[in-house]
Amino acid sequence: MNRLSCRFLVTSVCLLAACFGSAYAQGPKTLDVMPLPANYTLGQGEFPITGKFGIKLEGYTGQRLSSAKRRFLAVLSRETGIPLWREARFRQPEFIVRTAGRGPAVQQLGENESYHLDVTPDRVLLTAPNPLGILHGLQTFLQLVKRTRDGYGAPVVKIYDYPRFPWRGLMIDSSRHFLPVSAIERTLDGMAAVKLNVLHWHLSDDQGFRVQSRKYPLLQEEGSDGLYYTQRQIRAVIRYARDRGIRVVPEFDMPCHTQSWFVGYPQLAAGEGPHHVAIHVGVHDAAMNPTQPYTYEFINGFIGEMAHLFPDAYFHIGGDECNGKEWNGNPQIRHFMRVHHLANDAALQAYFTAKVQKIVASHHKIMMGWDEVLQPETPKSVVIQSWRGQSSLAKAARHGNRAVLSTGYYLDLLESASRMYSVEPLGGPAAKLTPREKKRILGGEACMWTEFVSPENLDSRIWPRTAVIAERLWSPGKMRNAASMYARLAVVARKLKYYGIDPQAETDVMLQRLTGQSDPAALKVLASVVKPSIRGYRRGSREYTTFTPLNGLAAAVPPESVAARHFRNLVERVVSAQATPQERQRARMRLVQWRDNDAKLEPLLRQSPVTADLVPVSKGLKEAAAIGLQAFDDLASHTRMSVETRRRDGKILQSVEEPIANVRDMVAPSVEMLVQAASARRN
Ligand code: TNX
Repeated sequence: MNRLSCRFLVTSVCLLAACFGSAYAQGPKTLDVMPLPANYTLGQGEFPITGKFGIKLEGYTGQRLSSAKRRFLAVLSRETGIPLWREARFRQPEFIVRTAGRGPAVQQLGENESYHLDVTPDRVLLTAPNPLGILHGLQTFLQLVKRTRDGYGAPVVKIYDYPRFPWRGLMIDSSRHFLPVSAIERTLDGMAAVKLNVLHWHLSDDQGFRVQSRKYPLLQEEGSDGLYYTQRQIRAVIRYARDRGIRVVPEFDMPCHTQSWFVGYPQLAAGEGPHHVAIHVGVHDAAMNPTQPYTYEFINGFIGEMAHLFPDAYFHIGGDECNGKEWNGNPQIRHFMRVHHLANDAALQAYFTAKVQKIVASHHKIMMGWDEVLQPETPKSVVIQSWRGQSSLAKAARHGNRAVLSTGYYLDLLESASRMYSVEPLGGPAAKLTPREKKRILGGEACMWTEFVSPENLDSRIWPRTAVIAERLWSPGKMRNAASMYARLAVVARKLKYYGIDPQAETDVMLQRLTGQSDPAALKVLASVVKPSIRGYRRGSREYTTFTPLNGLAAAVPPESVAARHFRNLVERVVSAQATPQERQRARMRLVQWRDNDAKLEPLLRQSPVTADLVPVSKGLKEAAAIGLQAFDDLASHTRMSVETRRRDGKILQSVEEPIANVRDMVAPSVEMLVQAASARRN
């Protein structure tokens, strides 16, 4: 082929692609699905969902699939408002689910989770080697459903999907604040919606022992405020999770974080009593006595009982944050360390962990622990959960252990979705691992520590951000576009309502309570631009106990302000002179609204001590918005801001950015960008 015809070919391919592109322009360009599937090809048209919708199970059918079908129809009914819970009886079903075989009785790590989903204008075919893939495929379909010109439907698409990592978890701390079974089950529904497959359940800590033990009943009776899960409830949750393709890995943190154990069983403790269930947050001194046979006899009896209750192959023994104070303060323990050549606390803990690992293995479980349990002698079977930095993940993998990443996925640190999205299990120090070592990285877990989380705001702390971590762990690693992530996250947030997860509704109820008004409009405006401040919620703070009410604005607002993020995007376009007139108008209107809000809100805030601390927050927003408006108008009129004004505004903005009443103004940094642009502009 000569050069000319070659160029012709390239051009016609481009032309063809352009035609195709415009034909597709009416339909969605990408799927509004999270996690995004590994492979998909969008076609043209839609599969309509009408009252005649029917779904049929073929091949292997079992209880898990029939209840999945029931739930699927219930969610689809909520998405469309069409009652679909009975199958269409008068027509051939158009949605075929074909499962090749059954899965193992207890869900395994690394089971095949893949599925094919083929949506055409007149039928849908979902196939998978086993029920897990079907569960995932059904969730994908539910996310595809949208309002169409004809009512409701799903776009024509072919999907072949499978996860990048086999361990995609959410850790929930039921100790610091007890979470009722209904909250756990709702969370499991959300996890299933975004294809997470491990609930790591942190069931004991200094602030409460939350599981019924029949063998050692004083654990829950003395070690909690009466709030714990009965074994029956635990079994029900495990069944609920299994139905949704989720494993349940229990964690009983030891030898530290164990203060609640000692109230009923003081003989376990390294320190002297009297022992109480902790009420403060932070690292406590309480530690088990690792030098006496009694401790191991007890642990053996306890793990034996729990190994039965929790069928999963993995068993988490915690192992984090031992400060060694009680070990060093106990002469008998010091003597033991000398005799056994245990040079320091870490060595004593390693001695303990090695014994516990044998106990766990004797009950046919694989031990898992936080990164402190990784020591030179740690058996290769132990799974390490990295939380103090990504380097421990790589270190574990190099050592020959499998590992799960949690650094960067701490929901309680209230970081933005984009920040969490950027955390990559195979990035950082792990990027330098050999392919064989990389295989040992099983995935990751979002962590929901509940020192400052109650059942009331649990959903707003977990959702929708956890969907982003779910995508990081499921979808191909090359998907890193934050704008696309945020666009899809908004859709997922909406979809989660059909599963009973509605963080906005939680916030609204709390704002109503703060104001005593049924429509606290002015407080909503303020609430929409602040985020809770992690500096206010200090773990070591003596100010907080498990009885401190979490009823202020900080507890009510979501971790990330959507309004502030949108405003920031607008400001970025304004200062780079890319904004359209409409966008400029929108940005300006926002500033006017924020500037004028205080006049309405301030008198209301002053009415009660529950809101009085917000007076300066509201005033800060007013000041920041006023500065923003001035800068905005200066920019528009090409007036250069004076050096003095720049300095004064800078100072005000700085003070507005400081957290007050445990919240941070998220608009001020964008106003700062406007001010910078206005003062830099040359005339
Ligand atoms: C550290 S992560 C802890 C938890 C706290 C958490 C708060 C880990 C293994 N230990 O006990 O709840 O920080 O962010």
